[in-house]
Amino acid sequence: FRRLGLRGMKQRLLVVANRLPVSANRRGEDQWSLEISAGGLVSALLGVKDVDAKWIGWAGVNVPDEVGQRALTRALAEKRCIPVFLDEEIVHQYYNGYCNNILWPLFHYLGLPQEDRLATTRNFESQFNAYKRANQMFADVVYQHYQEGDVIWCHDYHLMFLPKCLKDHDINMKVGWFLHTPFPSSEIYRTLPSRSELLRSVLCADLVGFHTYDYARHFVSACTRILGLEGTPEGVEDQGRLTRVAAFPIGIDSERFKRALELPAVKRHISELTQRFAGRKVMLGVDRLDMIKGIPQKILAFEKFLEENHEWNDKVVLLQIAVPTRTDVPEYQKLTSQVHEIVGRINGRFGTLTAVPIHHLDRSLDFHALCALYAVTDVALVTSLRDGMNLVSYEYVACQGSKKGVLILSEFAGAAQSLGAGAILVNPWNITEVADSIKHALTMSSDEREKRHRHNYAHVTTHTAQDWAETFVCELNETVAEAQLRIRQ
Ligand code: ADQ
Repeated sequence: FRRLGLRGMKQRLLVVANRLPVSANRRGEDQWSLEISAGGLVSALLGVKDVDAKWIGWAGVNVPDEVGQRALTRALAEKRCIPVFLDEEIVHQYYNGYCNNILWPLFHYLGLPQEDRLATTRNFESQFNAYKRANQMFADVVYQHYQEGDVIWCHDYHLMFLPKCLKDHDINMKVGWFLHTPFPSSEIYRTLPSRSELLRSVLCADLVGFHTYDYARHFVSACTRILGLEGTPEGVEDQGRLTRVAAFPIGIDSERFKRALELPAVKRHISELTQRFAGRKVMLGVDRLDMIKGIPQKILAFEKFLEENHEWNDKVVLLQIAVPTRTDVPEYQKLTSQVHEIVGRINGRFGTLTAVPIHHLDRSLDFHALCALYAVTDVALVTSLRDGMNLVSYEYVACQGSKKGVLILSEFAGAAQSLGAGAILVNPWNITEVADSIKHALTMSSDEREKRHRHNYAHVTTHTAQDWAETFVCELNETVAEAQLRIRQ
């Protein structure tokens, strides 16, 4: 902002994301209780100086009546949030259907389950139409709150059609779009029936951002191969208009984690955990229970490690914390049962009367418990099959200031690009390689651990979420200013 001479002025920012960072519970006809969910994006934006940010998104609840909608709008306004009301049918078609059944697996290189393939093909058009309708509903709310000069930052694969809706309304809006997932190779992306329409819409944005250079490159290739446009080092050009495309790797609010470790409650937690697992090495997995996180593969690799290293039986424990998501979807229910089945088998096989090798929890942990776990464990296992970035790996490193634990990290997570030099990188599909890496991590010399940790810690504490948000917003302002200058010349 200093570069832009915006110091002292507040840049108004409208952050548009599918979900608002709150969970809303109805307590009466016109009563709502709200809880802010302190995710990465929220703390990223809270930390950005000189920005006056408001959120626009769906509150995650169906509110069919006007009284309820008015009351929720009022309650959310106090949290600087503005709701988009989506009815059940549109949520079903847009969110469950197009976003989560089509874009999510495609962007993570996962095929659809065989039995769903034809049904998805058949429903494709109606789901895509619902997707566009839903994006238009987000746009309508943006128009109501937009003031000239505002920066509009659209987030993620749910809102790929939004840049077009916004620019159709007012070509002068400053629009940025950022993707939190990978953007797949153009050979994968080109199978999407609505491929061109979505690319053209994203290109309406002034700035398009990804976590890594690879994703940005895949996006530019998709535009050149599918749309026949010209890719330049700056981005994509279409009839003289440039859409800037670049990598903006996200980070975390590392200070928040460091501060938490100083709290008495967290210290108490740490000492309880240390006593509980005394004499054993502790490995940690923290994931949303999603196909992309590679949880079954991780557990099978741990089994292989135990099989091949009997001397470690009873001396190592894996704590796998998995937050259930999309529990109403059969595919996710199947994943949960599969994980339970594997964990049960391994515990039956390697457990003793006093200890089991895997503790698996199907739940979310509160922030303090999570920090304590990050701090006490010797090894973190992040074995996503694909992951846009993966913030768990960053959070683990931030909490390991004193212990200097080892991070085993999938080469298919965006974080491999930034933490690769300090982590042990693995192909999560190769369970022999992961099992060998577990042994390497558990037996690593303290010198090597220290060296690896130092590299990652320096990265995590200097590439923060605040920097990420500030860089994106600055770059968007600059891109628009340069484009205006070009037009005037
Ligand atoms: P996610 O797929 O949700 O995010 P990730 O980046 O790891 O993945 O973030 C998960 C967040 O949830 C972390 O902050 C973590 O602490 C928290 N979390 C996970 N399991 C938890 C548990 N059991 N209890 C409590 N908290 C838990 C998407 C993309 C990622 C990308 C982010 C940000 O899929 O690739 O890094 O957005 O862009």
